[in-house]
Amino acid sequence: MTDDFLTRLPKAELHLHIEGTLEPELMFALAERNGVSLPYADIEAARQAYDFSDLQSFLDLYYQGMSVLVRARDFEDLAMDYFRRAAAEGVVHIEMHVDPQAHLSRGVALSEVMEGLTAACAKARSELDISTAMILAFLRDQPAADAMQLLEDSTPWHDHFSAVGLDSAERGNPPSKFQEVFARARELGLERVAHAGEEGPPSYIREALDELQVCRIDHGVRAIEDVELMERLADEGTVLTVCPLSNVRLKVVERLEDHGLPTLIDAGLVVTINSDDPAYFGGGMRDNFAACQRAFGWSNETLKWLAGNAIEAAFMDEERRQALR
Ligand code: ES4
Ligand code: ZN
Repeated sequence: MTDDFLTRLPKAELHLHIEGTLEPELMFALAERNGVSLPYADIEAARQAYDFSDLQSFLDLYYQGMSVLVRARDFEDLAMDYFRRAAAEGVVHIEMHVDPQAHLSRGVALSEVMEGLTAACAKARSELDISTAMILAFLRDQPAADAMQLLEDSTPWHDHFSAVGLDSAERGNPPSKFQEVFARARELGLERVAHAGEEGPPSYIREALDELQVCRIDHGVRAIEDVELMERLADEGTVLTVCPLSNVRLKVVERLEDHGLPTLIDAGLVVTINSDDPAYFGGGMRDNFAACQRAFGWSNETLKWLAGNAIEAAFMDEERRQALR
């Protein structure tokens, strides 16, 4: 383990898709274990295919890659493989989006997904001193009725989820489509987050706030196009979970130097740095912090503030928060 400032900085990750942590090495190992065929000749060819033009071009490979996840043990191995890498980078808390619909549609039962992931989360706490939380994510490019069905069918697992979330293809799938689902989640005592303003317009961020009553916006970078919205987000202290390397790889911005992060910070928003889908976007938490440090010339004080924002906004009990402060 390298012993530099960024590695030692205790980092909490609030925006991570656990299926997006599947490195090609494990993908090939699980393909072999489960007799699944992959469209790549080898590990190197998989990495070379990760050249995206937008969110959809990534999602196509993301859903393809997860076809190797079949049994509970596969999900446990997936998460443990990532947790070990994260621990080595100084990550102390991980909140992961889980996409059950992407597994149910392939005939993989929710119990396989959840047994595997909950086993890994227990080990993360006991073996790696990493605390975790899970976010039940709905695929926004699927019907709202399917999301509602999943919310009800996942009742036995609700205690394991801190929040519901909204991911997959944003454009043309506004937050308002899921108003009833999120209202039901609220009734059930679940917190709410949603991807908004990654590829979608600033109006999607407003909708997520007003119609879904979210406590955090995942991405939210297009808020920079709407000064009034930025003021509102700053006033209300709404947390943005920004994913710098993801935004570059999915061409939300051309270069990290062009990213709106400094503008958001100057406007008084509570921003956090996250990895999104580290196996696909070329780096984990430490790499995301390091890339920003390079691109924006941030001081250690700014980096500490960003890491602290995530600890304060995390779904964790106050005892744990105090221990990580
Ligand atoms: C995602 Cl980067 C991103 N955006 C929306 N949905 C997703 N699912 C996995 N990664
Ligand atoms: Zn995401």
